[in-house]
Amino acid sequence: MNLPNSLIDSPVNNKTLQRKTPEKEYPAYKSYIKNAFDAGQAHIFRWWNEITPSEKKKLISQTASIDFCLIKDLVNDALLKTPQPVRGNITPPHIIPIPKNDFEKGTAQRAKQIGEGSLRKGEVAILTVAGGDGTRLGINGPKGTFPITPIVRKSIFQLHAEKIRAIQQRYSICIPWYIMTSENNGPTTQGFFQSHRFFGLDPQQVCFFTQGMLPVVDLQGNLLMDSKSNIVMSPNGHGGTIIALGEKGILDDMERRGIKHIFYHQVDNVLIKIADPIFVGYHLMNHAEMSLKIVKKCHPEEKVGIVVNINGHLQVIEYSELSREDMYAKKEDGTLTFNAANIAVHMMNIEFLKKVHQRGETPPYHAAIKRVPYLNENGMTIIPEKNNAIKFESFIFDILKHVQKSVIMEVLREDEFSPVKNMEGENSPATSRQDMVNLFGRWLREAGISIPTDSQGNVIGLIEICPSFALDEDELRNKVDRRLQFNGNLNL
Ligand code: UD2
Repeated sequence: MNLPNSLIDSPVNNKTLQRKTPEKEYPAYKSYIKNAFDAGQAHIFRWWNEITPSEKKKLISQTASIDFCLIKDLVNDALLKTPQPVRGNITPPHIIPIPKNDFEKGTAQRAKQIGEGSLRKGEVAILTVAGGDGTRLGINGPKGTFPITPIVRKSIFQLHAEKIRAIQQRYSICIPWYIMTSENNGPTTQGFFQSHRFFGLDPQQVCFFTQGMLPVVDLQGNLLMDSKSNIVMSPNGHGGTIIALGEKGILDDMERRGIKHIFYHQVDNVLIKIADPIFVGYHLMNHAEMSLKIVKKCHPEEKVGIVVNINGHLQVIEYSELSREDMYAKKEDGTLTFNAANIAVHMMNIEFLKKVHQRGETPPYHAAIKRVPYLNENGMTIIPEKNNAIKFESFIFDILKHVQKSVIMEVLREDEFSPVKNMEGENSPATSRQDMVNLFGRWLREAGISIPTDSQGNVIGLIEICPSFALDEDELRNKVDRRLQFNGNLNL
């Protein structure tokens, strides 16, 4: 084993040096330390002689948590293989359309009854993935804590919690809510729920679990440090849900509670129709293992994954992996050939997930080039101006390749999809708030109340409707006073 230069060059005499090497101080961890050295990552111990005993302990336990062989393989793939656009016989998949005629409306109604039946029996759990770092939004803290609603500024988590309470009331049930966080944001997320008394939910029904983490490397494949004792780690992608559900015993916990299906969604979509009974019903009617909701892509370069069939098998191609030719391909009527945008709303069957876990069919990792602050070899923090790092993430939709039966259901973007991704511009808090106001405006208009809009179709003024008042258009129609005059600010 070669010692890192900083240890050899250290002013301490050789005897002290002998005592102070990581493997001498932590003999029980010798094999993990050797793995780091063998993988060419000895520099993580560069400041060993300068850090405190508790920092040493943390660095050693971080080292022990890293699969250096995996990282080496991922780095080699990322650095040596040129990413290729996905190839094969790519065709659009079969999609359940937004119901237009009586037949389609009747089928949707049947699906709804079946979905409601399953919800009433307590067979469905909610799973929210909230482990992302949310770097694009640039807030200090988990994305779910962001104050989002148009008037009251409830947090995204509160909004989801209130929808769950409303569903519970509607179906007289208690729905287990599983929230996946990461080591980076888990404690803050749990603290947020505790300080808000779980937004009126029973703390027993809210189950937090953490996903795995992977080290972040520079463009040469060296692990990055952000302090003299800390390796930069990043959540392993929402595909990490599959590993965590199995390894942390969550699937068993779900089974114990009588859960058969999971309604999965991303924390950042503020229009999410949690546990939509029509979607649940279609999933059940078709004995599907994993189902997806999609919306029509709004422009060829929109940053959403596209649901396609490749050589007859369902797959989501991430926006960064779609060839320009397929991105711009058009049908005869001028619409995009591949326009089924994945909004990351899924139904998943517990039995299917157990099989995936037992067979060790975990989703593969994808490399993403990002800008990540780090400590240079002189111990100075560098905030890079350009992309300098590689993060490795797995995607939940990659398990589609193990799926035999699936349902893809189209929904209206304006009704169900408005994610908060960026601080400004597209998919920002401002657009999400406007989308909420516009949705509530449409519900009110359907109930016969006049709501003014501007030339873009945006409601002029602010509206907020609490899920406990109305979870959907039908409930609002039954509850709202039709004599209501909108004066530009309405909080129901
Ligand atoms: C995701 C999808 C994209 C589209 C879009 C819709 C991927 C790779 N792409 O794009 O196809 O569907 O969403 O909004 O998913 N998360 C974790 N742990 C992680 C990483 C992410 O829990 O390690 C959560 C994160 O908290 C968020 C969600 O996954 O709720 C999406 O993450 P993202 O914002 O990085 O995904 P994005 O916008 O690139």
